[in-house]
Amino acid sequence: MKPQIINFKLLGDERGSLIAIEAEKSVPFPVSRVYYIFGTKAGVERGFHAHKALSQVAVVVTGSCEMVLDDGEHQTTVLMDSSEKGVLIEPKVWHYMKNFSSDCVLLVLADQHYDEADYLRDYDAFLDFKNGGSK
Ligand code: T46
Repeated sequence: MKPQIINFKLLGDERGSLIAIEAEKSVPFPVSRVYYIFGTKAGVERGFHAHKALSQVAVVVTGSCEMVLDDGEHQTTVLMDSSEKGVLIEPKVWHYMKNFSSDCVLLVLADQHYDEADYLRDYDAFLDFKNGGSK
């Protein structure tokens, strides 16, 4: 599968850099929730789920990690090492993150509030849901 990358505009001057992310402009949805993952221990991989309906955009504010996206047929790995590059995580895409640098801050914008019922945390249940099942 081809990852959907969003390039954020870098606004900078002699003082340094600034990136603004605007709902429904720089990300293709209204933003209901923002969270960030940081202080990830060496060797930790996290995620390993898909969402039924949630859309998200992830961007590293600092540091780097890799995002693995899997649509049930093909996998792709995106190196996230730029705060100018967002990765769209669409519903029904299995994803996990690995190879976090110790300074990585992974910011995620989501179009819905947290709802554990939206998670598919079992890979077979993900495939079943994707193929029209109801598990
Ligand atoms: C995702 C990837 C990229 C909340 O209570 N509220 C929240 O908004 C979130 C995101 C999590 N939580 C709770 C649920 C768990 O008890 O925080 C705990 C850790 O969440 P989780 O194990 O789901 O973390 P990751 O890194 O596996 O996944 C997270 C997001 O949950 C998920 O939606 O797509 O980052």
